[in-house]
Amino acid sequence: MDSKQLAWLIRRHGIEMTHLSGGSHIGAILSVADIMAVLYSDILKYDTTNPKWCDRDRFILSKGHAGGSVYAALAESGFFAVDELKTHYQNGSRLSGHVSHHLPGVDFSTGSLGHGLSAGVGMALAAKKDKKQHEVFVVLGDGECNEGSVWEAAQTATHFGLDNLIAIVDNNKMQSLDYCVNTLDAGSLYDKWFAFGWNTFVVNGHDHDALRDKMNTIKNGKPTVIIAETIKGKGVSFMEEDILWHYRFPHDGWEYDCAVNELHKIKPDGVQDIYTPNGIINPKLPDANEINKDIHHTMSETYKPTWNKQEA
Ligand SMILES: Cc1ncc(C[n+]2csc(CCOP(=O)(O)OP(=O)(O)O)c2C)c(N)n1
Ligand SMILES: [Mg+2]
Repeated sequence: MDSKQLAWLIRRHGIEMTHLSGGSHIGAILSVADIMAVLYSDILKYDTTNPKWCDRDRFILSKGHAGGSVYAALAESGFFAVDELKTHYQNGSRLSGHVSHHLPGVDFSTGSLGHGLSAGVGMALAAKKDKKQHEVFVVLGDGECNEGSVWEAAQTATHFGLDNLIAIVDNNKMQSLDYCVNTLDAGSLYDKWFAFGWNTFVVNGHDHDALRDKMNTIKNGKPTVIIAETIKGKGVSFMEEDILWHYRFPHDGWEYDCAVNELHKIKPDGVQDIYTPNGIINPKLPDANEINKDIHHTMSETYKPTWNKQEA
């Protein structure tokens, strides 16, 4: 399966999982889908028959609330049955809302933001000491970068010259209730990571070639960070850049039907939609003013910030 196909499947499973469970974070799942797809299709070394293989690359989804994205990637890569995705967020399920290491293929439990990079630094340092060749990949949210522990980990990685550590920041400019700039303005993430001594790149986080290229970059004794410019909710027009979809799930009716049909229109060849093979034939549609009445941006457009697009 190629990365485009996997990205689509992550999005489709994400819609189904959150719809069935009434679980949150579909916006975060859609945002990171392309990053996850490139990692699992083309970058990470793993063995699905031996998830604890000692030479595997380590992967930590530090923005663990987007667990649905890693569950879909793991299932489609063969770590467990795709059918299990339907248990997401349910009592007793291994697919908890936030990522648990009890699941095959998961190296570290996350959900409390700000801890994944520290764990990744430890794994990368251990690999160096053991003279191992595997690499450690950590995906963080941009809001997560407000956590002080991220920067403690960042300077530690530089101190130890951890060029086997690659961080990817899902830079969608939003966090749970607002734009990052309104919540706690971190300024330029590029300048910050660069100042902490990392190889620092900015790429379009939905461009698979660009992501792949930077993930394969030759290291020079320093850790690498890829600041991936993304759109929260990417792939479903009414979810894109609407903070409502951080917590809201696609409800029965037009929300689910329209999300499914939008994805159906962009389904790559060679991929099967196991839930709605032909899309939804008679979809419910929102009333003319429904999107603006009930389903409205949580924050006023007045506060929508402008950020420096040049930086991307
Ligand atoms: C330590 C901690 N504080 C608060 C939360 C609640 N929380 C869950 S998701 C989220 C926003 C995260 O934003 P970001 O890292 O930008 O991720 P995105 O959803 O935008 O990809 C917050 C604050 C948490 N999970 N952990
Ligand atoms: Mg964010």
